[in-house]
Amino acid sequence: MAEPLAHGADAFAHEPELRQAILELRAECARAKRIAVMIGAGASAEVGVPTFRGAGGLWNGLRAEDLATPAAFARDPLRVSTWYAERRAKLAAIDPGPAHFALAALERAVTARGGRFLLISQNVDGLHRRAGVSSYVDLHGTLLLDRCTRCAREHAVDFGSPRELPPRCAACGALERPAVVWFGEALSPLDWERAASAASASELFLAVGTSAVVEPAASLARLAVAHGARFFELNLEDTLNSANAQRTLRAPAGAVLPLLV
Ligand code: BV8
Ligand code: ZN
Repeated sequence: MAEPLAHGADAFAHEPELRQAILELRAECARAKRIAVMIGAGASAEVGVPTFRGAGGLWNGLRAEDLATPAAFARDPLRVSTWYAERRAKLAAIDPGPAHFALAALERAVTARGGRFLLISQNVDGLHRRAGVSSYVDLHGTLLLDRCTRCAREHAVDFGSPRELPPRCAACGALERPAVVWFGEALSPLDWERAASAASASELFLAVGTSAVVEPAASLARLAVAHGARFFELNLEDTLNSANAQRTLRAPAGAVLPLLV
């Protein structure tokens, strides 16, 4: 009889394949000296942050690709800033969940034994930071800040308090935008360099809750594999990267991640 999974309750006893994959992944987490974890919207879905391409991914019938672009903001700053205000208002009532806390625990376990850990986030919700993850890169920016489109002044946004939309810079009066990376915009070269070198150096690359549709983020898993990493995918459905995975775990992030440490 294989060793029981952590936390006693062997929640996946009735799914031997999945149970085996969890044991394998847990062993990888215990021995890898360099771990890179890529998270997407699926890592925050269980605490109520809507995913992009699932059912919750539409806003008034519009897709993120139609709203999260410089052209959409230029054409209708009020519509775009209203969409962000609504996402922020929803996020004000949301706290990190088991998946986020488990990632922070994994980071602590890896660094405690002298290993290296980087969380590469496509999410802009900042929940991983609130859960205690300290080594992370927000590849697509953050919802927590607004930036002036003219003088680039940045400031934290109070999600709870309603304000005049579209927001204007207190210093120069120009329109402010969320400090996220829109479709068609380049990622920060610094952030990309950190993520790409961590992926290339990783022994274990774990992707959690991402459909692997958005580039160049999705190419990091392939980059890791090309450099010899073992790639595990924890996602509810098949993705564009599944074929490159050594193991795919089709289960909720919040149920599996706490079993890895
Ligand atoms: C760039 C911030 C160039 C904004 C985001 C055609 C082909 C290929 C590429 C392109 C193309 N046309 C355009 C492109 C490039 C484009 C792109 O990739 N488009 C896609 C739509 C095809 N990329 C860009 O534009 C990037 N920039 O390429 O610049 C350049 C270079 C130099 C100089 C100038 C320009 C910029 C991309 C960044 C876009 N910004 N977010 C905001 O949030 O408002 S991306 C957005 O999508 C979010 O960040 C999100 O994280 C990200 C990816 O989505 P996922 O996280 O994967 O979420 P999704 O809903 O898709 O999937 C969730 C998964 O979780 C599902 O599979 C589900 O099954 C699973 N799941 C659900 N619940 C759970 C779960 N799994 C486990 N447990 C659960 N409980
Ligand atoms: Zn300004």
